Amino acid sequence: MIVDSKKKESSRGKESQKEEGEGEEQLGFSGKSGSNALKEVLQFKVVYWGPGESGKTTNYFRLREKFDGVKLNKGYSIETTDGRTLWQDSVRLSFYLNLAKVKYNVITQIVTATGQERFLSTREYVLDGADGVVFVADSDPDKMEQNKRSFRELTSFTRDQQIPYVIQLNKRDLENPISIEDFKKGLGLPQSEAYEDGSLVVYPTVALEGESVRQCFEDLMIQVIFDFFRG
Ligand SMILES: Nc1nc2c(ncn2[C@@H]2O[C@H](COP(=O)(O)OP(=O)(O)OP(=O)(O)O)[C@@H](O)[C@H]2O)c(=O)[nH]1
Ligand SMILES: [Mg+2]
Repeated sequence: MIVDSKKKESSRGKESQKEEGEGEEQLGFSGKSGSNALKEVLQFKVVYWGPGESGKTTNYFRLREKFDGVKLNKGYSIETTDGRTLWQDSVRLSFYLNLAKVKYNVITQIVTATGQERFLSTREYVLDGADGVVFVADSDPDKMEQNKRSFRELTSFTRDQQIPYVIQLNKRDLENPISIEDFKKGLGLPQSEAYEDGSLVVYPTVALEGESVRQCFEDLMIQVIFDFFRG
């Protein structure tokens, strides 16, 4: 099922809003309610985590746009005057998930942590109650130390809780981005492209253009939802 969802994503290239809800009866994230009977409402919290200025807030804005019309609230974004996240960004998204002919209404709170080093204590608070994490790393080779530090911070906070996460390597449009191979080495990740369940070890993205932002989010949601049903 996970593989199907990836095929769908790659065949449509850059995600387009109008295809939402079409032909997604088996497994699909859709703004439309469709014809299956609604079974349950599920609620989750997803946190975007990563070093300062890696693109967490940009991911958040792109997701908010892509799920336009199914947002439950307008969401907010609290920034310092220079555009850095002061506290957090937060929005609640609602979409439908059809799994084996059963329809679920999934309500997900999306929160971004501030990457600023001086706000360590508020960052930890943002992770409270998280069901899934997207780690947003920076492709700038000079930011590798910050990527590592932030990843270590995340794993130390989440070690005991086994929260599902995906790793996003953002800003692939930079002129001299770090190679995916070097990035994986730096973070101690396997060199293979995907795990056995089909999810990618690293998701290359250009959040600025919305590229792969949604695929990354949906693949995490699949893990979060499977985790929930596994109990
Ligand atoms: N070239 C490029 N720039 C990007 C991309 N994504 C984000 N940026 C830029 O990187 C800068 C920081 O982006 P934010 O989304 O504010 O980063 P953040 O992770 O929320 O930062 P903090 O809240 O300060 O931790 C902004 O100038 C973005 O426009 C990308 O894919 N490519
Ligand atoms: Mg931010």
